[in-house]
Amino acid sequence: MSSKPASHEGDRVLIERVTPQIDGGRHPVKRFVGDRVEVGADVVMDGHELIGARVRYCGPGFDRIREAPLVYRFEPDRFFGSFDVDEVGRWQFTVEAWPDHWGTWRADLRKRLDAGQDVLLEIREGASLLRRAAKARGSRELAVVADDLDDTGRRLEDRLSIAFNDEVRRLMAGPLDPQELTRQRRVLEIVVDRVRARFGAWYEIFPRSQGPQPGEHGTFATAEAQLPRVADLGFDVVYLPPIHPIGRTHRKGRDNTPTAGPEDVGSPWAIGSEHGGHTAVDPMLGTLEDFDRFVEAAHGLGLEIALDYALQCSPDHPWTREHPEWFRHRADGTIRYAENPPKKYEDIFPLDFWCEDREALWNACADVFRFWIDHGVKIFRVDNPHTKPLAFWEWVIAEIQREHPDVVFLAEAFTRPKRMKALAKLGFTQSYSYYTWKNRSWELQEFIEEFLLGEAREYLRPNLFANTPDILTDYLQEGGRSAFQVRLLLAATLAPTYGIYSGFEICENVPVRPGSEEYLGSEKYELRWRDWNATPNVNEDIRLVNSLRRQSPALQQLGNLQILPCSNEHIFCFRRYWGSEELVVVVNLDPHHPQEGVVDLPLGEMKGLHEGAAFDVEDLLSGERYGWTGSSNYVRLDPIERVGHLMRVVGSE
Ligand code: Z3D
Repeated sequence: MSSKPASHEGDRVLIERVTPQIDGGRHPVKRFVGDRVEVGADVVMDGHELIGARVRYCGPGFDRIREAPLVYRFEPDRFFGSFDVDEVGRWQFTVEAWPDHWGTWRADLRKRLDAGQDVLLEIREGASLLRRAAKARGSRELAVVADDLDDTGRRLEDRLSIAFNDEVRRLMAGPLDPQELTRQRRVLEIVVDRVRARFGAWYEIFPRSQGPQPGEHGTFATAEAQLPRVADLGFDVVYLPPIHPIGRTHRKGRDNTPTAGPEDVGSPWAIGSEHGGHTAVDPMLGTLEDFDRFVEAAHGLGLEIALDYALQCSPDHPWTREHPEWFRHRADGTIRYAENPPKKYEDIFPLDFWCEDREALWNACADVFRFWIDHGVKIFRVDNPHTKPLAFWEWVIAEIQREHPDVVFLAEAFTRPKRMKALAKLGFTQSYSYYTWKNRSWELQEFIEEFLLGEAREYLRPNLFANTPDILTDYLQEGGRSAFQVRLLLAATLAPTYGIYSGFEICENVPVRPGSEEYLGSEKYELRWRDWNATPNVNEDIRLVNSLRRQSPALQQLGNLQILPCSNEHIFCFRRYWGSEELVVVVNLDPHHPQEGVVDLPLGEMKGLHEGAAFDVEDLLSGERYGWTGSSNYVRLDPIERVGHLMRVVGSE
């Protein structure tokens, strides 16, 4: 086999390894509004001429194409530059490069002058570069400059001042003629999200459990009464499990029993009854107008509502009658219930996303989003997305964000890492994570390195829920109130977005049976009335940590984190920094015993400090101040008193 060049007009310059990008540009990278996007590219050319390079980019409107220079820095043949993304939506960028004849000519001229050489011929060559550019660009201005430079009647001094004139340099920027421009073929994309997609404290609550007294089914109106409490605890987002009519057929009973009694309320994820499906509300909760009022009340308190989006149907869902073709029927005409092995969901049917009529099905699913967006919901927690096609998510999220770029999608995909990451790459704004199960130092370290600091940070933003209605971890079951404090403090300070499921604040920790992560008397199958001031509780801890998060820029950013060594493996220590603010978080992971150790700080890297410095740290949780000297400092944490320190280096802010 022979290979020959495609033409004799190949690119003069080669552009490679453009960053940021993931998987060769197959997926967009993600940023937040207000971020500066740092662009890098290898740009390689023959010879010894200088190279010019720039990034061409445009915001979501695609109306205004802008450019920013890339300059040679830090490493051989690599160029860097940046631009700001100041609007939510999909941005595009590409890199361009060209031989910089004018820049090369000027540098060369300077060298010859310095060496005392005669430069008259060089000046004539400079004039011809100017003419070439003038012609290619149709610029009269450059033609005039060319004549002036070439004017032998002028003094050499004047001609040199034209050669080195900055305005002329600016006019000569870019390729002299278009043929000399190389453009990176793949246009890269950036999804830019709003700030709430990065920073927020989430609170999950079942409205039906918010009745006025034990045993009484709650409504949107009675749940509204909880909102001031939630706002006062400092939460930003209130996430509601499905609020739709609940099926009767195969309804589950208390504690996930396969049959329900007449009084059993069923799982809210068993969506659909004779009262409607995904665009209806459970009549037990009230009407759609009641829901609207609830949303408005939340907004009035500065809370955003997140809704569950669970694509599945109870056998009683209207779609099972109206669109039987959307479900896969077995040889005997029945439909097999849904599963997420090893979990069995006997009360729901999965949708057949690859059915013949999939266009109508996918559109109907997209319309569910549109419906709730019209009712003021801009955040969706998506149930088990890994059991539905990746292609569907890529399509539907792009579709909805094209119409509403500020909509946030949280993936509840407790699945294998690559699938979790794939969903994030394909569009999910945030992801539930393995945080729930990372309790030891080395586990936390691995998790942080992979999901908060690794390559994943280009596209995956973990939402650190400390518990969920499906996940009551051993650690919480066994560690008492201190365990709740530890998990809260870690979640709230490791990542800008974290959450708790209600009941956490009053340290609910009884599993349905030993070895299970399910709650006893799980709210998934029954109403659960709570005394929010029951003891023990961590209400004060939540309020404090949420208010500190709002005051500390370092806690609102993603990734500005460094794990710090500690002599005791039960103590986990890390640094959060942003601008001039320096925070050091120290947590005793052992909820049962006091632990002590020496933590090591990288003083040389910390703002306002230096090796060997003496400085004060203030524990923002207790208000206490400690005088620390040098990089190694002693800490002791007794869980009876406190589980951790959230230190701010005094003077940093
Ligand atoms: C989870 C959901 C609940 C119950 C099941 C019940 C099912 C359907 C699950 C399915 C997805 C997701 C939710 N992980 O709570 O399961 O636990 O027993 O069969 O009603 O709903 O939607 O968090």
